[in-house]
Amino acid sequence: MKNQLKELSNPEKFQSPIDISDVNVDVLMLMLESMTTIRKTEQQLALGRKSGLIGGPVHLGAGQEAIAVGISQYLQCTDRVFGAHRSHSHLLALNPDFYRLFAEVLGKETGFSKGMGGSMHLFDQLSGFYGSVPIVAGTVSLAVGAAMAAKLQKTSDIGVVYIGDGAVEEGIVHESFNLAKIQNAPMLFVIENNLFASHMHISLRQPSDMISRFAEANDIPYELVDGNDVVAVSQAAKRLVDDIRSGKGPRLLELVTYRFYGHVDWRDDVDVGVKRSLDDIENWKARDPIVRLSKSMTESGYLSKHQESALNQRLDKEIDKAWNRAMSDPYPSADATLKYVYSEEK
Ligand SMILES: Cc1ncc(C[n+]2csc(CCOP(=O)(O)OP(=O)(O)O)c2C)c(N)n1
Ligand SMILES: [Mg+2]
Repeated sequence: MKNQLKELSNPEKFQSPIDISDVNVDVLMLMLESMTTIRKTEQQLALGRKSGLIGGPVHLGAGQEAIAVGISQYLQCTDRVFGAHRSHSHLLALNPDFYRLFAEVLGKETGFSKGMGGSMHLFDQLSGFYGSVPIVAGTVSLAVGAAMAAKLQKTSDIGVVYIGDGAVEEGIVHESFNLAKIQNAPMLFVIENNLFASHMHISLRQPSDMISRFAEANDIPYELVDGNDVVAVSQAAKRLVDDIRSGKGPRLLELVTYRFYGHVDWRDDVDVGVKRSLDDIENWKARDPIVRLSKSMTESGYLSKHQESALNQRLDKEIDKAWNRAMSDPYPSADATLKYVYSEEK
């Protein structure tokens, strides 16, 4: 059985500069800004959680930003995108409104889900984000259903679901692969293979670390890509999304990556992580998708040190302002639960 980790553990391969030769500089700048915005937003969430200002858990995806940012280049706001428990990047890559994300995790009525959901129940239909839920693999079949609806409605829209390497251990994922294939559904399955499910390494859970083998089993064409190279991710996404929109049926994109924080909240999880060591974290931080892109852009003369620090300073200011605004926003009124969660009186 194929084992991709052996190949990927070669540091030269992963730390190598990103090949940006085929990409327009404006697109590179947009991807850099989007990834940096997501990173800084999550760093603020980590601080908010650590200081106790955020009451509920946050699953941070810092280190994995290249995936949602690369893929979202080729999505349209009428597509139907679904996430799970670690979905800040999936939403922010479609709609970078970090103020409403802050408001949501703080439980404020100005949040994406009116303060009713927190970090794991995000929803923003206008940008095509149809929701995240904490139930691992809980949205996979919904995404296939949404893709089938898009096909019945004769649109060019597609269904997209982001799932982890752990989620594929749920049976519904395999039923969903099969149904999408047999129905020729316009569906993109995105596998964020960060090698861990909670605290357990993939080698302790599965006979292979290659999730794409399940695409092969269902006769679904797939690509397996370095998830820390935003250009490689976006180019693969373009090929697959073009195929899906032209009626060729479902596709799967597996991205190998790593999260910088532990499973939940701001800690490293070295103490509870099975096979998560400080060395591994440091090695993966050397493959930081943002640093790799900015380095390639700097070396090609597309990004000056001045531009880079101006971007960072602007985003720091905007994030600070948005956090303070969300902090001072009101909580939902007492009748909001009846209005938005249980029923609406007619
Ligand atoms: C049905 C279900 N089982 C177990 C859990 C507890 N749980 C939350 S996240 C997680 C691991 C998910 O791993 P993966 O899909 O690889 O996503 P990652 O956290 O690595 O992004 C588990 C087991 C859950 N939320 N739902
Ligand atoms: Mg995982």
